[in-house]
Amino acid sequence: MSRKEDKQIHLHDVTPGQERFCAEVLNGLRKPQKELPSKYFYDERGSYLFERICALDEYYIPRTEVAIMETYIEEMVELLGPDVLLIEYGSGNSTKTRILLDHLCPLAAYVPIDISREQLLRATGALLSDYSGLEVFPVCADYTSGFELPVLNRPNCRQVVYFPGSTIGNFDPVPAKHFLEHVASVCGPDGGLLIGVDLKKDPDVLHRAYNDRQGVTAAFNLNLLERINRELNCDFQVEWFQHYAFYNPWEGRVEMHLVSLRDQTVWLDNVAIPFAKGESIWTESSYKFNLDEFQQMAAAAGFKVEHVWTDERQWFSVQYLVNTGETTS
Ligand code: AVJ
Repeated sequence: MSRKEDKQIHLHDVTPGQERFCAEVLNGLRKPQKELPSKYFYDERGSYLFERICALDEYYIPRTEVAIMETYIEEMVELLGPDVLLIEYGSGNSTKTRILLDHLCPLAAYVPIDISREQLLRATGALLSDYSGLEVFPVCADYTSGFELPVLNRPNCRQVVYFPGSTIGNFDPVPAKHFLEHVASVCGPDGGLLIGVDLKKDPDVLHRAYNDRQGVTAAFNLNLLERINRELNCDFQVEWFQHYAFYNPWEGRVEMHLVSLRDQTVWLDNVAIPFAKGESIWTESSYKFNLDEFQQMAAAAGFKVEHVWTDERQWFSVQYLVNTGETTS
């Protein structure tokens, strides 16, 4: 199961192969409203571009979330309790996690899960050298579909899942509920979930956050087509597609699309995919929540909201949820 040994780092790798990637791309591009799964943004270049997005003035999420974490870290650590086995979904470069690692002690172990293998290995290496004695068990996986976590025999610790960044917003409502149910089963009856949830706000603020002046978000979106060209047998003319992102207030989400600037045909593995001028590929949704909407979704998945921390503008929230073991439809 573990395909790669990197120095002392033991990577548990359950990522889907290229056939799966190809099948999902083809499936998405054959729908009447063409779409591509946003998880495929994060190849080496995509992960780099996402880090640049996180440094943009317009992209308020990381700054706001870090400020909330730093302000309330003592309260959070108090609620999480001792002997935590910390499991993070979409750990990326584990920047925000360091705030937790600096304060959670003793910590039983840290299990970062990410789809981007190189970034995961780099982040793990950096953590091992910066936190002596910390046990890290990296898992490379697509956590949007079922996968096995390595069995770590730690009978006396509580499993806490960390899911920052409002990545929960990238799931549509039904898959979001299923994902939270999966998380509830992972953390067990006395476990918890520390989650970042982006809140509804002025649409102009959202618009700027996904349409930055430097065009980094546009490059991030378009990189998905470049990645498909690089890794699959495909010939997207990237300059004939345009980044288009807007807040859809009826659905409460930012939608990112790539709009075809002309009639064109793209070939993927000898399959012709026709595009009309103005037709779009839907590449990402980023749902924004009210506190009560999120609380209802959490409750439906078996979680009780134990505590909510927000910034003074109420733009973002970090929430601690505990498993009640009861789900509703
Ligand atoms: C990965 C959920 C934090 O939806 O805001 C950033 C990804 N897309 N800019 C988000 C993203 C465009 C991001 N998250």
